[in-house]
Amino acid sequence: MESSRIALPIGTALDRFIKNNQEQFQYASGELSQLLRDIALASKVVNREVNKAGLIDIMGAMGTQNTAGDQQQKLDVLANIRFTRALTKGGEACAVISEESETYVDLNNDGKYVIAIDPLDGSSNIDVNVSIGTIFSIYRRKSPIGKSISEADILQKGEEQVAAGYILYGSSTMLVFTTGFGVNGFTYEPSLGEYVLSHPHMEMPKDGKIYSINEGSANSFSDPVKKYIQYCKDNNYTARYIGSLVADFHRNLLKGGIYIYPATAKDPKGKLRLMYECNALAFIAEQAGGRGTDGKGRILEIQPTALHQRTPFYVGSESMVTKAESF
Ligand code: P6P
Repeated sequence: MESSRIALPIGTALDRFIKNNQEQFQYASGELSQLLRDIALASKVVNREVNKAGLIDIMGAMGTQNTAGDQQQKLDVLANIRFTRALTKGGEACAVISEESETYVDLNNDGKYVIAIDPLDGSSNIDVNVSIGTIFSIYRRKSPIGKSISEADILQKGEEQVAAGYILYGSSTMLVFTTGFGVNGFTYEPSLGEYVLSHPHMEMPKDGKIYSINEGSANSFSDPVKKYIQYCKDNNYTARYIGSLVADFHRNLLKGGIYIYPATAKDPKGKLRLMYECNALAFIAEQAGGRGTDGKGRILEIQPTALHQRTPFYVGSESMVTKAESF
């Protein structure tokens, strides 16, 4: 459904963008847009902590406390607290599935949405000042409002997502999300404390020459994966692997490319998590004209059976993922 929305100019603030596109937000009674605002707000707090991370170490080394004076927490724990607190206060979410919590967190029986989130993926990269990210999926609950949460609310297929996005804490901090009507990118302007539209209607190039995979595990790759990697080399593709999923995905979204985390000896089902990593990025990839598969079928069609289940992940430019599957 192409809504009769006007193309908003670069620089439009996130709030204005959400208001102008209200009709895109399914069940447009304002909760979903409020949910996105809650997530954006929490990301601004996490962004501030991430940017201070190195500094806190230095301050710690100098014997000074960080501003809050509290014991420096691992940033992914801190990020999980921030996002869960924002979602709790916002009141729109009935449950949160988080990489940081073994079971789902029951928030508010009157909430209409379930959030799956990786609060800070790749946080080990902070110590070496490499970009990291937050990944989130938003589902509508299946059970009646006011009732307690059921498994049907929690284990939904990726194609049930009503929105998904990521925040990339990089040389600049960006929020990229979709509500099922294309993908839009917003850049954080710290002096304003605002996300502003910088990448309207993002489209992933249909083809590309960048492949992202950890070739350190190559000995345990399946033959088809080995053959595809060889195909990339024979065609002089560029290898780019940052080791931070959101950063690798974002580059491929802008320039074209494929990211692969296949089954390996160490991770026979793949390393990445279906619920709060692969579903969100596969939804964004498809909305931007790319593809996301587990090597055989669409990620979004996988019926989850466990909160933290892993899956092999092939995501990126349409013809590159199709080519990889053909091996
Ligand atoms: P490996 C980070 O731990 C992460 O979850 C992703 O961000 C990243 O792409 C991948 O794992 C890196 O894993 O096994 O290549 O170090």
